[in-house]
Parts: sequence; C-alpha cells; structure tokens
Amino acid sequence: MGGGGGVTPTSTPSSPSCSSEILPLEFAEYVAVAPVSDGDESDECCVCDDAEVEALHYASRRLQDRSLREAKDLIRRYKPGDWIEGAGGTKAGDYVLPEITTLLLVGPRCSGKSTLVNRITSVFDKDDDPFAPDRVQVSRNSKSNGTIFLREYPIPRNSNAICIYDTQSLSSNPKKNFQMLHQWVTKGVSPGEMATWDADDGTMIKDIKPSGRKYSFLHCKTRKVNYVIFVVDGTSVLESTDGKNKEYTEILREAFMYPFLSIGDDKPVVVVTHGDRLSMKQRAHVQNELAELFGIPVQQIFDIPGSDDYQTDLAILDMLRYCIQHAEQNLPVKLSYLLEV
Ligand SMILES: Nc1nc2c(ncn2[C@@H]2O[C@H](COP(=O)(O)OP(=O)(O)OP(=O)(O)O)[C@@H](O)[C@H]2O)c(=O)[nH]1
Ligand SMILES: [Mg+2]
Repeated sequence: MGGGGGVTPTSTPSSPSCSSEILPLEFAEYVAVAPVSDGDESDECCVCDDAEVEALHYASRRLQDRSLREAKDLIRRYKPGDWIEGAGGTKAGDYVLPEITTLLLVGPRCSGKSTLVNRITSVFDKDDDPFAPDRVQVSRNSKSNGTIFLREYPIPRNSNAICIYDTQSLSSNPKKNFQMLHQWVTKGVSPGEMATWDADDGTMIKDIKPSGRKYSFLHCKTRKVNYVIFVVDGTSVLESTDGKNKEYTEILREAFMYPFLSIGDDKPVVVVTHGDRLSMKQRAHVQNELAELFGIPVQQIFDIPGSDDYQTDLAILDMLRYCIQHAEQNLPVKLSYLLEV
C-alpha cells in the first residue's frame, strides 16, 4: 500500500491497486481491478449462488496472482542500466553503471528495517523457495543491540542486479547521524562495516567488535549507494504528531533533510511500517503528516506493514520499482561521453 496519490486523512491509504492512474503504464497493468459497480445496488446482485461466488473469488485470485507474477518478473528481469530513460539521446553505455544497484535502508531504532529485508525477500521466496528461513535477525525489543554490522542482501536472493543494505539505526544524537549517514552515502558501504562510535546505550565498541569478524572476509567490495529507503514506524509517527513523543519526528526530519541523502535532486523514498497496528484512517493520516514533514508527495511514501497479503506484496514491488527508476535516473554520465558532446 502507499505510493499512491490523493491520500486524505479521511480516505484509506491509497495503494497501487487503487491508484492506477498515477502509475506507469506497465505497473498499472498488473493491478487487479475490483468488479465495477454501476451504482445500481438492487437485489439482483445478491442472486449469486455459492458456486458463482466461489468462481468469482477464484477468478479474482487468479488475476491477483498474475498481477503479482508480472510485477515480480519486471524486477527479476532488471539489470543495471535497463531503465535509463536516455535523456538527450543517451544510451545505457553512456552512463557509469553500477555492478549492482544498491539501496540503503536508513531509519530509527526498531523502525522495521531488518523486518523489511525479510518481507521483501519473502515476496520472491514465495515462488522460489516458500519454506526458506528469514535472512535477517530482527530486534525483539529495545534491549537488544539491533543491527550493528552493515550487510548486503541481494534481492531476490540469487540476484546480481539489486541489493539492499540493512544498517544500524539512527541515533538520538543528530551529530552521530550526520557522520554515519554522510560516510555511507559519500564513501560507500561494504558488508561487515559498523558504525565507529559507541552505541547509544553505552555499549563500548570493543565489546561488539569481535562478533563482526565473521564478515571480515567480505570486506572486498565497497558499493556506491544508488538510492536511499527511509524507514519509519507509523505508530511512533502517530504518537509524535499527537504530541507524545515529539522528538521522534524531529530526529526523522533532521536526518531526512541531509542533502547528501538525496540522490541527485531525489529525496529518499519513505516506507511506513507497523500499519497493521493502525486503522486505515490513521495510516492515511501518518502518510499525510510525513508528506508535510518531509516536503515530498505522498506518492513517495509507501505503506508497508508486516502483514503478508496481496496489497503489501504489490506495495513492496512498487516501492522497489520506484527506487530502481530513481536510481537509474541519477546515474552519472561517463566522462568520455561528456567530452564527445
Ligand atoms: N506489527 C509490526 N511489527 C513490526 C513491523 N515491522 C517491524 N516490526 C517489529 O518491530 C521490531 C523491530 O523490528 P526490526 O526489523 O528489527 O527493526 P530495525 O529497524 O531493524 O531495528 P534496529 O536494527 O534495532 O535498528 C520487531 O519486533 C519486529 O517484529 C510491522 O510492520 N508491524
Ligand atoms: Mg535491524
């Protein structure tokens, strides 16, 4: 859900399935359309017997399966450079293409970054390996250290075209956030890397460093970040806007506005988690508040709760499409092309 336009506090969060007019054609085609009512609510619509209802459900289910499959195929087929729009007659070969398109997760403590990696993976695992275990350890509560070491997760698991980096949470100290985010985005990220300061709870770096050795053999690649996914917990945003925890949205806004988090002029995409704990109205309200807070359109905000359903799967795929499209639009042009021009 999310990523849709026209959300108002009184409407439900729009999703790719109910906002096809604002989606690129190829994605809108995947969207299952509910049977159209002509407004005549006469008793005629109640004469379906059980077999007919079952057949309708079956047909609708098949349509949804097909929509999802095609949306997944679009992501599976992608290779860096495929979605370059070719402005000014340029071709993919005129750009500096990444070896793998790299998306960076950024967000506060327990906002659901690691859960999102598992959730994105599960969308593809449903076809590839439905019983595959979760890839990432999630934080059960705020006492756990949470994610400490950067890790690279190809999407889907066997991909060499897209990867997501799960990261350590934002701190309540803006200075630390600035240093950490600046380093990741300007210098690149590599697996096994950890933030170079003490955790907020006072855990000394020397206590946790040794456990990162198991990743040290992976220290070979540094990836340039191609796009940023900013993850926020919808329930915390709601509390904050209700005045209970104002600090949450202040930290969010400060971090979100760092210019280096934007790739080109494109600010990060926002994913709102924990929507399963909110009503539809509250979810729409959170999206509107975030759009206002960050100064971005609601189409850039994706409502992705932990729930396992068709709408969420489609929202995940639409969010990935959005990230890849924006990453590709901001790839640098090769020097040789510039000289030629
Ligand atoms: N109900 C619900 N719980 C969620 C959702 N997303 C995450 N959680 C829970 O929130 C807790 C924290 O999730 P994580 O994915 O570990 O959060 P994180 O952002 O990776 O946390 P750090 O690594 O500590 O920064 C876990 O208990 C998750 O199960 C969601 O959308 N809905
Ligand atoms: Mg985590």
